[in-house]
Amino acid sequence: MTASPDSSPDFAQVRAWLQAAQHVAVLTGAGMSAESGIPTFRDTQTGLWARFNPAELATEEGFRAQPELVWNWYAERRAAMAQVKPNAGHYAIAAYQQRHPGRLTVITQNVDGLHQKAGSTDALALHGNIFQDRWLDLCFHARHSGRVCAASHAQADNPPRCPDCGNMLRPDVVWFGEMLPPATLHAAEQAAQRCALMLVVGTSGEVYPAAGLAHQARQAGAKVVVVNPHASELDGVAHRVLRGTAAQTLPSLLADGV
Ligand code: BJW
Repeated sequence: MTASPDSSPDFAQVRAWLQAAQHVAVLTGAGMSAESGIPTFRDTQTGLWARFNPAELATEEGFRAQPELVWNWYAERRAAMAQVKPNAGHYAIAAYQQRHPGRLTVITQNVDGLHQKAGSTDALALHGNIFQDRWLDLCFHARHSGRVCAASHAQADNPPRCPDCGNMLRPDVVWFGEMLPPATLHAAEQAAQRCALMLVVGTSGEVYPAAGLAHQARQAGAKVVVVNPHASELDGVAHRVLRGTAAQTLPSLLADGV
């Protein structure tokens, strides 16, 4: 008979670390939302990048070259994400935060808002929010008179454009080669450096600077624990690896008692 992950010595050790930790950080990636029905990026069969080219769809150059294609791709993902619900993993994190106010910081690479929907407070969204838009360029008026066009004035199109200066709206997400929102990244680095335990859930650990937060946490003395059904780039940084999915592992890991 195979032992369930909950009865493994590693699981018990991580529960003990959780109990002792004054501050916990949880760094999440696309795998966190996989059981809500949102595809990951790099999983070989089902990931978005198995079918789409990231250089085309997740860069500013790609958007400038094919704005309609990229806008429509995001519009489809946005519509799909609006339909889905948080899973048991998101709810387990939010419930822990409610039991222990101020003790756990969520740092997410996800743009789907599911941590927030589950009730997590102050989630640090490193890669933005797919449900918001912003101007692609500094608008013409701002360059000449300091007056910025209101994004709400954009005329419906694919992508919507400003009738005054022709500027295009783009999704308010972080593409490759772009800076992460500085205040959000700073807050995430602070959480990584002050936590006693970092749970790294559902990320391949391939994208920086997000993946670097696990290294920072370890260097600052935290225990690092990966929760992922498959191997990831951050397994080597972790003190323990729990091989399981987010929705299966987190409810028992974060259950009452820690
Ligand atoms: C499950 C599961 C289940 C499945 N339960 N788990 C240092 C070294 C090398 C390169 C760089 C570096 N520093 C910067 C770079 C460049 C670049 C980068 O990292 N490139 C690498 C890919 C090589 N980084 C950047 O460009 C970043 N900006 C930056 O660094 O600015 C400074 C700068 C500017 C100019 C020049 C130089 C520096 C920006 C990165 C932005 C990433 N954007 C995206 C798209 C967001 C918008 C959108 O949604 O479309 O963010 S790309 C995509 O990858 C998305 C994700 O947030 C991100 C991470 O992916 P994630 O979440 O890990 O997903 P997957 O699919 O990779 O993994 C899923 C995992 O889940 C797997 O492990 C599964 O096993 C697991 N899983 N089911 C639990 N049920």
